Formats: sequence, structure tokens, C-alpha cells
Amino acid sequence: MSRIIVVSNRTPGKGPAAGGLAVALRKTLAEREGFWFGWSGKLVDTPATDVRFEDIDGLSVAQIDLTRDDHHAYYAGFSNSILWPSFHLRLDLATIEAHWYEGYRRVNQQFAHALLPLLKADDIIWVHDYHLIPLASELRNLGARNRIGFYLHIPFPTSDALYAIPHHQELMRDLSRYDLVGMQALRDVAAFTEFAEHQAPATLSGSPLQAIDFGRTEVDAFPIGSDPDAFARLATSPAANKMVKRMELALHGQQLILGVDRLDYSKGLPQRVEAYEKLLANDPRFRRQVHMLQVAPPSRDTIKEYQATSDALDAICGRVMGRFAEPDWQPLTYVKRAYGQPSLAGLYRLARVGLVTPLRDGMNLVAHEYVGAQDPEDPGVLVLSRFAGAAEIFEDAILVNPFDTDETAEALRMALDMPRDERIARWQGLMAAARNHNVEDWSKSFLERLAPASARGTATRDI
Ligand code: ADQ
Repeated sequence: MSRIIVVSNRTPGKGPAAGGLAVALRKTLAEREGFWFGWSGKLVDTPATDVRFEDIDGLSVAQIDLTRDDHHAYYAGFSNSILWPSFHLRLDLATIEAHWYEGYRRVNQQFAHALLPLLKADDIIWVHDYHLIPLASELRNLGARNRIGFYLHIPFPTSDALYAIPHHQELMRDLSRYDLVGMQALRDVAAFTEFAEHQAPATLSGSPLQAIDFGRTEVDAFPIGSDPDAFARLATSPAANKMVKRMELALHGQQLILGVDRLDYSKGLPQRVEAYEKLLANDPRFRRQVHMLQVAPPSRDTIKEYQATSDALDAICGRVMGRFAEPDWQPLTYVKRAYGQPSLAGLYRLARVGLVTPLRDGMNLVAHEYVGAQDPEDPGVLVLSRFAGAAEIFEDAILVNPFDTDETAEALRMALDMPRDERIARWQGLMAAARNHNVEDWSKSFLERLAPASARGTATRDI
């Protein structure tokens, strides 16, 4: 059987905090003698070419260092100040500096140069996310003929947003050099197909049109998931119980509304708190009866738009406290810290409402984890943004438009008032969907499709 080589910006770290993706792929990589390739996390002054192999809890990891300047242009610059906001349809938050693209390209070239000598002819390469769109091109330019697949963890943009990205034609051509491109949701495949079939006229694309041939590239939706049964076990573990006990003492019987996110403008945090404010304003019976906990550790905080989101959240949380708090009651707690998975699982289980309202999100695994952690006899309610990829599979959530804070406030009211029978019925539907879309099946189905035609039974569907 061919080896599998996984490539992502960072390789998984040590310890139980490693994400579901790492857990799901560990077994496959061990069985197929593959390894995970990526940046070591170390910044150096001069470009380095040596690759270091390490065994991390049974996972074989190969890492390279990057120079400070290249990393800045590639990561904080092109990836997270141009691609991330544009793919999330926040062109207003994009910052464009022309030279970042060179750094982005250089890092992809460096990845290709370091990876190529490690490859065997029949290795299957699985590249992850927007940091590494050009990697297949760079590998193929060096002569690699392997099967190479790409998975985009974030949404694919509409054509208009795509045209605003410098060098988008080249990036799309880069995508056409993969054998398989996987997206989170059907809406992403539709946006990609729209581009591939109609391609931009020169006036819009900003460059003379040379049609890109996507003939070799298969594109499909492979919605990622979690391991909901593992979350169910984790939620009743002693470590989770410790957190539950602490929270129960603090809550004094109030119902908990929970948000868990990286502090990112795509997650809709200020809008979410505003919806909660409207709930308390419109329906005074909830005051002293509910408590909102938002867990949002800072991320990418060297980028100014992230600092602005943090400031906006501080401001609105302060406003809600000032408006509704009393000497012996606080409407919300806002924690800017990350918690381990057992503590999160305990909080999910305790929460009557899981409030997951990103403005746009590839999938959103918090929604999956919340569902997995519920008590089957007395589950909570998932209030979910229509603009998360998760909305395509969680039909039994209360779906909301996160920009419409009146609608979200009404969804909160419905969730808090929902009778137990309805909560159970909805949760059963949600749990069945979470099990149907678990992370292990996700990686299996992607890799099965990426295998050479001779090794699989199904016909290909080209666009
Ligand atoms: P993210 O934008 O990081 O991921 P998400 O899927 O919600 O978003 O979360 C990923 C993981 O981070 C989850 O396992 C969650 O438990 C953890 N996490 C989030 N907030 C946390 C907190 N406050 N403390 C501790 N852990 C926290 C990107 C895309 C998503 C897509 C994933 C996977 O943006 O749309 O679902 O990749 O493909």
C-alpha cells in the first residue's frame, strides 16, 4: 500500500491537546508508514534546508525551519491578512501588501524542495489549507508525479471576492494541478464550480484571460467532523466533572449559554453578545435565570484586525455588564483563555444552549463537539449560524442569520424555553448527523478518493 504524506503549515504538537485531525490521521499514517510534514515553529535568520524527523506520541513528523521575514510574509501577511479575510468575504478587513505574495510563494517552494527528496514514486500526498495552495505546482515543477490532494478547511469565496485577491489566477491554476480538491460544504463546491465553469472576464480578473484547465482535478465536498462518541466519554470523565462542579457552584441553578471560539472576526462574537443583550432587554424574566459564558482565547494577535475584534468584544461585554449586572448577579463571563478538551467537554455538557454563530465558517467543530458532549436524557440546544458549513448537516439545530441579532435573540428564547421532549428529539437527530460525519470516516473517504484509479472501485467525477 502507498505511503500517505500529510502536509500542513504546522505539524501537530505533543500531548492530548492535539486536534481531532491529528488523532484521526495518526493511525492511518502509522499503518501506511507515512509522515506529517510542516513548519517546526522555529524562526531562523538564514534559509535552512534540513528536515528534522521526530516521533511525537507515535506520529512520525518531519519539520523545517523558516526565516523570520519569509514566515511573516507567508503567514501573518498573505495567508492571514489576504486569503483568510477574502475567503471569509471580509474584504473590508483585508490588507494587501504586494511583496507578501513573494514570501508566500517562497515558503511553498521551500516546502517543495525539502519534501521532494523524501518522496517515493507512489506516495500519496495530502496538503492542508490555504497556506499551501501552490504546493502541488511547486512539487510538479520539480518533477513530482505523485497523486496530490488538497483540502480547504475554510470556505471557498464567491467569484467577486476571489477577484480581489492578488494573483488569484495563478492560485486557481495552482489548484488545477491537484488531482483532488476537497471542500467542507456543497456551497463551497458550487462557488468553485462557478469560477471553474465561467472564469473571469479580463475586466474583472484584472489580467488577460487564459482559461485554466481543471480537467485533471476532481472537486467534491468532504465535510469534516469530530469524534462525537469520544466527546461523550470525555464529558463524563473525572477531569470534565471537576470543571462541571466548579461551574455548577457558580451558576446557582441558572441556565448556561455557552460560546467557545478562537477570538476571530469570522466567529461573530460581538453580534452574539448583542443578541444576548437583546434577550435580556426584551424578556426580563431571563435576568438572574441565565448566564452566558464566552471562552475566546486570542489568536493571530499581531494582526491589527484581530486586536480590533478583541476591543469590540471588550466594549460590548462591558456594555452588557453595565446595563444588566447587579451587585449580586452578573449576566456574563468572558474568558480570554484556552481550555483543555476535558474542561471544554464538561462545559459543553452543562450548557443548556450551545451558541455557535460565526458570520462565515468552513465547518465549525465546536458545534460537533457540543452535540457529542450532551446528556442524552437532558440535552441542550444547538443555536447555529446558517453560514457555518455545519449548517448543511445539522438540520435539527435552531439555524439563525448571525447578522440579524433579533433573530438570534429569539432563537435563544426558543432554546431556553424548549421542552425536554423536543430537546431530546432534536439532539438525537444532531447526534446521528455528527456520527455520520465523524473525522475518521472523513479522512478515509478523502484518501480513498485520492488513491490512484487502479486502487479504487468508483468512477471519477470531473468538472
Ligand atoms: P477553526 O477556525 O480554528 O478551524 P473550529 O472548527 O471551530 O474553528 O475549532 C477548531 C478546534 O479548536 C475545535 O476542536 C475546538 O475545540 C478548538 N477550540 C476552539 N475554541 C477553543 C477555546 N476557546 N479553547 C480551547 N479550544 C478551542 C478551521 C476552520 C473551521 C473548521 C476547522 C476544521 O475555520 O471552519 O471546522 O478548521 O476543518
